[in-house]
Amino acid sequence: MAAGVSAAGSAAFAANPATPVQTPGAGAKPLPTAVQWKDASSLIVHSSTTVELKRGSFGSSGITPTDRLYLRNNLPTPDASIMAEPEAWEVSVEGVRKPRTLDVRTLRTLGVETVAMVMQCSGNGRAFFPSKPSGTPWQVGAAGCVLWSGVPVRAVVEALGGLADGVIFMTGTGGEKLPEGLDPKSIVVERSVPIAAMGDALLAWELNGSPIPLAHGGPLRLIVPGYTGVNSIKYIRRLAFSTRESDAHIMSHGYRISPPGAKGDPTQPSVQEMSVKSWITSPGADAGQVRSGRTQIQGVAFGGLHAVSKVEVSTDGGENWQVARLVGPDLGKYAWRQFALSANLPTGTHTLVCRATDQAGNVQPRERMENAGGYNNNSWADHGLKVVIA
Ligand SMILES: Nc1nc2c(c(=O)[nH]1)N[C@H]1C(S)=C(S)[C@@H](COP(=O)(O)O)O[C@H]1N2
Ligand SMILES: [Mo]
Repeated sequence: MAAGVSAAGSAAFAANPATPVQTPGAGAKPLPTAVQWKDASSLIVHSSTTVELKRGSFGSSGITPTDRLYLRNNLPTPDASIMAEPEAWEVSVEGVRKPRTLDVRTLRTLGVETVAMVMQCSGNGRAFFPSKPSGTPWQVGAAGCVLWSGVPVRAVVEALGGLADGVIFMTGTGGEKLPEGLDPKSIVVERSVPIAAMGDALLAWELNGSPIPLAHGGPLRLIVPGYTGVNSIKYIRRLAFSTRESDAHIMSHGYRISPPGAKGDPTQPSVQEMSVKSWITSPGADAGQVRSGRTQIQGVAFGGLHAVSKVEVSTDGGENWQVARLVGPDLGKYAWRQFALSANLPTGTHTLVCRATDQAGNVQPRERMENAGGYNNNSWADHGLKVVIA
């Protein structure tokens, strides 16, 4: 009856030995000040600016509650005083015919839309790289599916006379106060995405039905659906349409897909669109006990820019697959789908894996794409869950 559980280990995947994961609860750190209000029991605190959701705490209802959403800040969280007057927060919009600074109060008059979207850190799954890249060793929990409300960026652009000629990038700049004496370009959080990403982007003031908390980018955040988290700029103070990519270090050298052993540089691909991915969240995550017999194997699946069309589940490490049922409402192509497969797990060891396919026909790969930074891990083998039922 009792069970010992770990992420699928090297025995199950000789070709893809997963890095052993930390035992949840062991040496638990307290929640950082900016997120004291979060549900500590469902989170793993890595540092004062990095907190992830435990694998068994994603729930079944499709939307990640704000008090369980992961936290990742590259710089210290800004002072809470920036939340004193959220309606007065200003963003300057450049690279349009009539560039202007707009406050939240004014943005609210230009349009409103809600998008359900997977927010995922580029390094989610880094813990499973045997090369142990530097950076937070995220397992699966640097991700959540949440609702953002705000004004569509295209409505703002329209109100300001349209795009300037020749622009091909949309660049967001974070509003953190930068320490004096350092080159701002070396630390500012500023990211460029192709102009096509503007189509569904928002300047958002609301997360899951409440004002965006400071920790998640309030009073105003740029939301870029389908792209990894780093491209959704918190406390946005400048939105610029430009002919060139930002030359901030976080863009030019950070978040690049570099060959193992190499440093990031502007010639390498940037971490931007997310790829098709899924992982199992139950049963047996976080050393939970699993009983033998009938169970519901559950998880989440998403396709980045494309909706999920199918999720397959295997209980024998990928030898045999069965199609899972998609559970709950379809919240659009940028949201994840929960899935479930009814299965009978007898006493013994089971390696549970899942594999998603998106509507463009992309299939989640068995292998991770090796890279120095440990980015974009969507390997189904790495995300397996070994369940031992005694
Ligand atoms: N201004 C600003 N925006 C930012 C960051 C930051 O440090 N500053 N971190 C980025 C990264 S790397 C990620 S993964 C997401 C995390 O969003 P969350 O903490 O709301 O989950 O925000 C992104 N936007
Ligand atoms: Mo991130």
